[in-house]
Amino acid sequence: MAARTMLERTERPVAGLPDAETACRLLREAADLIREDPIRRGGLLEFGSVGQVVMTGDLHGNLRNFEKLQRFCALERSPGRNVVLHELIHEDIERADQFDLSIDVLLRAAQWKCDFPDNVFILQSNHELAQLRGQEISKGGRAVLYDFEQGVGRRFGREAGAVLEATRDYISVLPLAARTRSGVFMCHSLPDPLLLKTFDTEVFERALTDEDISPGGPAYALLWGRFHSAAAIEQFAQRMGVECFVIGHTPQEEGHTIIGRLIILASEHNHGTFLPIDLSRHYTVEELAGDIRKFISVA
Ligand SMILES: [Mn+2]
Repeated sequence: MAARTMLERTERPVAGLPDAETACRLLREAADLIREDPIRRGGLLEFGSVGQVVMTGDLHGNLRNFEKLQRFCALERSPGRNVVLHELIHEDIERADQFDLSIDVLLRAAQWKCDFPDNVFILQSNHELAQLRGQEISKGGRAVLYDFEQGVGRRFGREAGAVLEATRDYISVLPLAARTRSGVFMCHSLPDPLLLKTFDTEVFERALTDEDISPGGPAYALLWGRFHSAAAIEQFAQRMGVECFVIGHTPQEEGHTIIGRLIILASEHNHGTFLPIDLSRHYTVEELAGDIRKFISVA
């Protein structure tokens, strides 16, 4: 722990990384764009029926896959392509002398949003929400909020507090979900099967309250849900008029899994995947799953 505190004060700036003032400005600009997204209705993004949307799974600070995604999307020459990101922070660290530097990916995504506001979309997730609410998560014996804050300290030294505050403001405006006109619904997770039946779907349409994002609230249940069952998903799909759900959240060693009308993607490791969806096309789950791509296929 002592070594970590010493490293925390390492000289800035690191080449290629924004300074604290730039980081705060980026986060504020991205937050303004996200709040006022023209395709946003409440907490829901609605894609039209032209072009493509690339859905991803959790990124958890994986800069390499993030950069591959940027290369695949090539937004500078693909104006009809959209991309949906979620759960960018809290990377796994293996040794005590490593830092969670997932703030880098969060800032790169904010920059991407500012550069391509009509193409880049970022959804709310439980790790981001936990960072916003200061709700510690312990994972493999680590306190991940603490480690994230240490990583921000490593990057921004004495100005880390300002960057963390701007990060929280940015997280607070993220939308909950996105859907296509052809019936593909994208979000970070779905509520546990037992909660799905009575799940208050109006949560997608309103400005979120503290109750919505706290334990027991519908947004909280949506973002933290696990143990999905094909039967519960089927019922929920009918209620929502949805053909297929695409989410992340539950770790997938092989990169993805399919549970009835639900596809779960993972984007945070070497077997990670993403899914380009043609907005003009109607898909069955099988057809959609057939288009899943692996990050290793991207140069
Ligand atoms: Mn998650």
